[in-house]
Amino acid sequence: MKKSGKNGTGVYFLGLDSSTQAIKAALIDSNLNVVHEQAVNFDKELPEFKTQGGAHLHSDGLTVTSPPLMWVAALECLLQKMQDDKCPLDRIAAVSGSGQQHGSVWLRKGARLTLNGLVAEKSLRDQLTDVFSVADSPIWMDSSTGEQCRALEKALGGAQAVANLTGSRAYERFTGNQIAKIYQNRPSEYAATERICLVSSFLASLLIGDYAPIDTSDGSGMNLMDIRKKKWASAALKQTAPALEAKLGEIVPGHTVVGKMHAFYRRKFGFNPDCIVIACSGDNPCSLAGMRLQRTGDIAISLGTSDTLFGSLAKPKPSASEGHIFANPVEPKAYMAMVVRKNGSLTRERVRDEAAGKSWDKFAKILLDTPPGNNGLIGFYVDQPEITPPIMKTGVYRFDAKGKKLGKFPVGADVRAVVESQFLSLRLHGDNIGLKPSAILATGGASANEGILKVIADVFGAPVCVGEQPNSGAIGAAYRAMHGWECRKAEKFIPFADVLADAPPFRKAMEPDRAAHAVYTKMLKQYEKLEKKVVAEN
Ligand code: 5FX
Repeated sequence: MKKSGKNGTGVYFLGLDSSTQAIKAALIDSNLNVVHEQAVNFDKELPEFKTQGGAHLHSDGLTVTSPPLMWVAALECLLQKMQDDKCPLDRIAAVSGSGQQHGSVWLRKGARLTLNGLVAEKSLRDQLTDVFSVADSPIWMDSSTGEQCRALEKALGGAQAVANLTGSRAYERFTGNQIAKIYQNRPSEYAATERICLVSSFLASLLIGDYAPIDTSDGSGMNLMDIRKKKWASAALKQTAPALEAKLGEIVPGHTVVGKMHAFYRRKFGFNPDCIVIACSGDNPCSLAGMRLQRTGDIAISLGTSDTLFGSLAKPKPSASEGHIFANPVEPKAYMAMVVRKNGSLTRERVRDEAAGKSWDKFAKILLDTPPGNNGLIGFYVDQPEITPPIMKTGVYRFDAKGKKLGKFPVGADVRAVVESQFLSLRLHGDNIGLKPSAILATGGASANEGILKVIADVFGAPVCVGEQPNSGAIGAAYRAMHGWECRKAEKFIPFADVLADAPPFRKAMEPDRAAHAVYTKMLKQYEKLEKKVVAEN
């Protein structure tokens, strides 16, 4: 373990990632080496919260929530594990965090004082049990706010007008629409609320023991921020709920120092009293940072509970039909564009269980042994209501090469069909918002699967690289902690690329096969036609 480098000597930077299924940590040294990783899985390690994949899926099929107290308990459990592992917590100079996007945490009046007064003699969980005005937080998997979305678009002059103002048309999971729903359906809980955090700013609030601001990048996922001015958009706030700005607090660029670690962490876990906290951001913005995407054409695919495709952009070009424009998390003047599919790893896993005997190796082998294009078979696997394309009715929609509906596919074809349709969809919708890859970086659990990487390379016709650690959200947060710390030290903004100049290169893992790419380019037309058909049926 090297202990000195140009970014400080003998100090460490911690990235935390409060994601859908787990909280993870990545500790980097001043030479950008990842020296420690740790995780707490919500379902397995905190079973008392009774989550499935970290969430509560409600019986209407649309509402999805998670208990915020579980995130509190998980943070404490994670830090305990790191202390038990003898991590040099006392030498961490800065911490930042990543959070699943769009989820909101509702804190009742008086919560700020409780945060300020945390004591090391009691657990975080015991001290924060009563601070929530809404016990179950809506999360990004929720799609129950169709009515509120339509109302926002109507009030602001249509889907394109909302996209032009906030970077995205009104989306069900975006926090503003979730806030509107809670205000309308549970007015007393809304009134009892002092602060509405995002999952990311809640994590920062826990760390500093005070209300931390929302960063502009994660704030772009709310349908509430003016994407160009990077301030709250008053027309959107007004349509959403009364007196909202005071409950949301400030919005700041991603490299902002939001405070020092609260004394609780020094007393309980031995953190350094001078350790600073940099604004936490969304998991996708943090992955963009972790994957160091700076040039147009450098595109990342993050394979997690959701699959996302994203890259940096100099100019925003918001679309009323797909994708999102966010403020860039590390370059205050730039943007990022992104497409999200909800049916990612959990859906692949379900097909793996049914068609590949619960084995990822077998799943990869089926992919490598079957022909690109699946003999014309195309399937849409909608285990959860889908975001891109918008399909609310769950189920599997299978088609033969002529576009005729089928009840089932021959053995093995579902494996290829689920992966091909996921990436054909990302190619189609990414292309529509200007994300044209010349090289792809893959991250997330499934980026270790060779069969999946081959389909990605062939569908996009671009080489695929991978990092040594698939954990880009936590690593991105650690890089952002270092970046914020460097900016603070220099007392001015330092380009993120300068801070990361010595980062280890990514490994090229797969080259595209030109013939297979040509098959997919032809197949995309049929895919698009069938996708329109499935969307129209919903
Ligand atoms: C992004 O817009 C999403 O909804 C998801 O990728 C979540 O951030 C997953 F945590």
